[in-house]
Amino acid sequence: MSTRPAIIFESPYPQPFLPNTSVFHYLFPDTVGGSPLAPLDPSLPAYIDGLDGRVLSRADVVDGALRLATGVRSLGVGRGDVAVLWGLNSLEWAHALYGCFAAGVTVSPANAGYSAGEIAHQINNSGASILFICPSLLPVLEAARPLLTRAIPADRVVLLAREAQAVPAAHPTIGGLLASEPGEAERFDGVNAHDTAVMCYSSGTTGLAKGVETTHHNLTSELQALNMGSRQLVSGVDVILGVLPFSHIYGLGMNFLQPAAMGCPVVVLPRFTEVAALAAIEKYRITHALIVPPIVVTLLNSTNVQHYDLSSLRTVVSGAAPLGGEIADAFARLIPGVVMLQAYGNTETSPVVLTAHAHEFAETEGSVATCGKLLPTYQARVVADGVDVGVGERGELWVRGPTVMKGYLHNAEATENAIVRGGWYRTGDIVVVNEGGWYEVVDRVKELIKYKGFQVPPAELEALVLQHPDVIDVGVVGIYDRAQATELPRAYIVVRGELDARREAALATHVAEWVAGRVANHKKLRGGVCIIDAIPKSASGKILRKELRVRAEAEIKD
Ligand code: 4UU
Repeated sequence: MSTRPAIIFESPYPQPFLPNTSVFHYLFPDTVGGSPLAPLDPSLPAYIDGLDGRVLSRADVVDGALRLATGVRSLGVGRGDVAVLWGLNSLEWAHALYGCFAAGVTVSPANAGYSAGEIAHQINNSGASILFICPSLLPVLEAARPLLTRAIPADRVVLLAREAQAVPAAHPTIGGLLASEPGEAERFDGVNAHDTAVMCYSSGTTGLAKGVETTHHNLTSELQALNMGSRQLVSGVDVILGVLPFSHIYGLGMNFLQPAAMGCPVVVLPRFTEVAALAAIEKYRITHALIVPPIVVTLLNSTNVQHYDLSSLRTVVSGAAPLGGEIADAFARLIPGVVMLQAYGNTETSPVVLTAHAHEFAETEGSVATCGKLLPTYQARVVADGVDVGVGERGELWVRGPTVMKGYLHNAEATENAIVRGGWYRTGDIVVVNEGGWYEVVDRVKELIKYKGFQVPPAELEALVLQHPDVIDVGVVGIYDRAQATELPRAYIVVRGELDARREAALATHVAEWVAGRVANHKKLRGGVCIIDAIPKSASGKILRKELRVRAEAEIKD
């Protein structure tokens, strides 16, 4: 045991007041007391459909939530139950989330691209008793039914359907439930503020996707910290591009909740497409865009950028995966007047850990390689081989504060590995902090792969590939694709039987296609399948991913 003392870094910003109230009451202080936020004009637009222009005002959001609280309760679901919310970004999605919050139901948002196996895992693991779903996903749900440990009856499969949409009559719709009489919103005061509000799925440092228990207190602390320390939004000024998936904590926190706290409209798009995003920026005079590195690269290479008036844009933030400084700098030059920032977060930290004010980024002398400073409420340590290191030295980032998750649902062992003694969450990322308190994320030591900001847990792909009849052993790692600014998952496999060049090529293609048919789009083995003699393992049988990564790097160079 080291006797070296911990070296604790503090956030440079003032500490915010941390309320004990529900996310709903925090965001909409006009409804009940307990929020430090000032009530805002109820007629302010909250969410705008970027495709058809429909608008939900703050009053619509609150009224809808109270009506849905009644509707949800009428289905026999209430406080403490879990709802899986499964669909692309939409106004109906927004209604469903706030309706669940008002009814005291924990929301577990799921990626709209999930396969039958992936959604079944989340429904089973979260213990969901109600599902909100885009009608277009019903066939995938049908395929998932045999995998469900507990059936969800048709009257608890609520369709995220627009009023005019024709849908199967067996299911209730959001529109139908919105016709209920308004009810009371559940309160989460005092110790109840530590009840779980949201449960996104994350593999964390290792293993399969786990339910991250994010409490009301975690989220209100996060929103207070953002408001206080950095990345402030201004009501009446800022308009937010809502293109990140709300089902991922980055989209949920920054595209969905923070703008609601600050009274800024979100222009909701179901997914990123170049032209729709650029047209929305022009039409709605969007000021603030949060994106991921592959979108930065797409826009940099786009011939469309100059055809749109993007002069309203003030800030563009890239996060969820590393972005090379030179790409970030080139992007900053692409749109005059835009400040380009990077920010860093985790599902387990609700999410932002590192970010800074736009004007502070001038301190970095024009380079945006850095992710910013510690958000208020956090303390941090930088730990190398079990020993705390100081300024200028590389080590794993450990953080603690009121935004660190309660834990992984039903998984004490994974929680204890992630949050160690003293309440420190081990991020699995290697950072260097400089004298000015700026952090650069320089490496990732956890096994997680990120494809365009989405999580790809290698353990999950390995378990799947092992089910293939020709595969004896497998190890999955990420390889970096510069052109797209993202990692691509690559599988190394050991196969049964004799191999010649023809069988090798055919099997590699076959396994990649076999996997593609069973996983969400972002988990496809885009980095290829390579056949090798043996997967490198430690004495205890753990896959030596570092060796596979070194091998992959050498192969890519060849
Ligand atoms: C290098 O990706 C996220 C959350 C991202 C986020 C949220 C709010 C970014 C900015 C923001 O304002 O969560 P997860 O759980 O899907 O993935 C977490 C992992 C990190 O451990 C790290 O490896 O994603 C990687 N990551 C980054 N890496 C996240 N942001 C960055 C970054 N640079 N800026």
